[in-house]
Parts: sequence; structure tokens; C-alpha cells
Amino acid sequence: MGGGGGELTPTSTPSSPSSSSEPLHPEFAEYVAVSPISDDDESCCVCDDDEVDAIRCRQLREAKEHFNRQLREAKEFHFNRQLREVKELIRRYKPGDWVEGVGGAKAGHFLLPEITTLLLVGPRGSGKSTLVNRITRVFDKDDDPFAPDRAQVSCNSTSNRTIFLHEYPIPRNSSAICIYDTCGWSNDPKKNFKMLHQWMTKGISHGETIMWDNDEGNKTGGIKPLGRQYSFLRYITRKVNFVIFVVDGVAVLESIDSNNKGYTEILHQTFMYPFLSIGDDKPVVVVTHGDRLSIQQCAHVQNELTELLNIPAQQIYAIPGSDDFQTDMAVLDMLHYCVRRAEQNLPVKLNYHLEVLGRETLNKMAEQLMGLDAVIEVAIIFLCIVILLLRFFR
Ligand SMILES: Nc1nc2c(ncn2[C@@H]2O[C@H](COP(=O)(O)OP(=O)(O)O)[C@@H](O)[C@H]2O)c(=O)[nH]1
Ligand SMILES: [Mg+2]
Repeated sequence: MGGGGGELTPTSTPSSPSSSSEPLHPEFAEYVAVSPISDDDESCCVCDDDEVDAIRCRQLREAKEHFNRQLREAKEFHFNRQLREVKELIRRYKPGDWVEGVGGAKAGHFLLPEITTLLLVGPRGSGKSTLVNRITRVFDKDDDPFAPDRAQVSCNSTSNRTIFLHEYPIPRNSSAICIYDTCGWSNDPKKNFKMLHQWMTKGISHGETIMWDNDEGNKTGGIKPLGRQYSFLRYITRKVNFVIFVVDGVAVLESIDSNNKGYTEILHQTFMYPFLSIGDDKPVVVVTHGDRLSIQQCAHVQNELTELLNIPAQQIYAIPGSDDFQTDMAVLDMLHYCVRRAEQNLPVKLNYHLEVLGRETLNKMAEQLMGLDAVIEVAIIFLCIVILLLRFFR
């Protein structure tokens, strides 16, 4: 599974992977080749009143149903297996497992984080907290199907906003991956950049408050989480390893189709902010609210976002809050993509860096000596020839 992501598809499509009309994940394309036999297709069976023909018709129909049922079960089996495998891959993951060492570098040569930290950013109401719950649910289905939601979702764009940074291990008991849910953005891009700069350069910690007073004038500066009041209870500061950029697909569509480009402009401005990139890697984009859009509208939003943010479609994942197989797969795909990219951008340890530098310097010196060696050899040969000539002419 590469970084390839979800095609934007609304969740109004049937939730079972068995439905023939359901758009399938690219990896399952091979299974599309075998399509169910339609019940409408009666061309192969010309029935008249004759009893024999009626029996044949019934047998044919039963055979069709049997075939379709088997195909459906095979697809379901394959999809579930695929889902389980990716889930297991993520559950087994430990920081450093997916490092692709270049030039002989191994996981031990990199500065591995204690826990791989993913940061959720996005406008307020874009669905960041809902996404935390959605991601958690994928794993809860196996571990604890009745576990309550973890992140507080706001009922409307102005209520119950996230005020403190919150760390969520994924899955719940994990010590390898965590996601940080953050507050929405201010209308003032400068304030956003200041806050993002601080998170991306100094790190983030659980319970940290947002920096500015919010736009409705409510002071948040006076609110202090427990960890801040008692310095000995302070939480560990985590370095951000990758960023997940959450956008509301409906708001994008409205902004595209109207003269008010405010939403898409702030998306563009913030996405292009260099500090959000890890190495050369720009954040992954998650589009929410796709369940409120048609397939055509979803495709339209995806095209617009690829152009607006200048990223390939594979870096955009459709993850609505709804509960279906496709969304589960998109969640796992997206997590896999983020962690892989995070691992590709881990900094190397200083001593390994020095080791590589030392090795390179030694190689260069050896090369120079080799060059010198050749000069000495030529000089010796020249001297030998001179001595021989002198002897010859004496
Ligand atoms: N229909 C729909 N509603 C969503 C989706 N994601 C979030 N919401 C709703 O959008 C509102 C804001 O979501 P929330 O997660 O609190 O946004 P946040 O401010 O970015 O954390 C809530 O009422 C959610 O129920 C989605 O994919 N589909
Ligand atoms: Mg929130």
C-alpha cells in the first residue's frame, strides 16, 4: 500500500463492500473484473408457458443468485482481510519500524521519537475532533465496540471549541502513535502562523492552551489546565512528526461556487506556510462532510483542492464522520501514509552524521593518496629509465 489515498466518495453509498454499485478501493480493482450477474438480464432465458422452460428458468435464476452470493462473500472476505492486515500493520508499528535507510542508514542511526506524533490542524468546525473519534472507532471495533467517543465535538461552529491541546494515542492503548487535536484557526492569519510556528518548532504538549483570545472576545488566557498550574505535573513536549490538514468539503464547495473565497484563501495561505511541512513533505489533506455531497461534488472538491494546494490527489483522503467499510479503509490508508512520511523525515543522530562525514573525508584522502601514488610511480619509472639510459650511454 503506497501513499495512495481515498478517492472522494460520499458515504451515502452502501456501506457494505458487497454492493456491486459501490466504488472500490484501487487495491481491490482486480475484483471488479468479476461483476455480479444482473437479475434484469433475462436475455439468456426465453420463457414460455411450457413447464420444462419454467423449470429451466427457475434453475437459471437460482444459479445466478448462488453465483452472486458467492462473489459477494468472496469480496467481503477479501476486503475484511485487507482491512485486518492494514490494521494489524498499524497496531504492530513502533517508531523506527518503517524507516527506509538510505546509504546504509538503519533505524538506530535516526533520532526516533518516543511516540510518533501527528498534529491535526484546520479551520474551526472542519471536523478535527470528529476525525479523532472516527479514527479511534476503527480500532475500537475490535477492542471495545461500546467505548464512548474521546474528543468533544462541537454542536455548531461557535460552541464547545477545543481550547486545550489534547493528545490521543491511536489505538487507545498505543504507545507508538498519537494524534493531537487542536483548536480552530483565528480569522487573523498572522495569529495562526504564530501559533503554528510555535507548535512546529518548539513542540506541543497535552493540556497546552491556545495562545490568543478568540474572535468573539472571550478571554482564554485565564484558563489554565492542571498541568500548567503545577509545573511538576507538566506533560512531555512532543515534536510534531507529521501534519494532518482537515478541511470541510461542503465549505470548500460553497467557497468555490460563490464569490466569497475566504475559506479557500485561508486554506491556501495556511497550507503553504512552510513550517507546516516536514522536510519537503506537505501535510496530508483530509476532507470531511463528504456524506453531504454527491459523487460529482466530491470529485469537484478533490480537483479544486489538488489545484489550490498543489498536491497530488493521492494526498487527499475523504474521511466523513460516517461509519462504513470504505471510510475505515481510508482512515487506515491515511494513518499509514502519515506515519511512513514521518519516518522518512526523521533527523539522523549527530554521531552517525559525524561518522558519515568522517568516512567521506577518509575516502577523499585515500583517493588523493591514490592520485599521489600514481605520480610517485611515474616518477620512479622515469628515474629508472634515466638510470638505464645513463648506464647504456656510459
Ligand atoms: N455530516 C457531517 N458532519 C460532520 C462531519 N465532521 C464533522 N461534522 C460536524 O461538524 C461539526 C464540527 O465538528 P468538530 O469535529 O467539532 O470540528 P472541529 O472544530 O474541527 O473539531 C460537528 O457538529 C460535527 O458533528 C462529517 O464528516 N459529516
Ligand atoms: Mg474540535
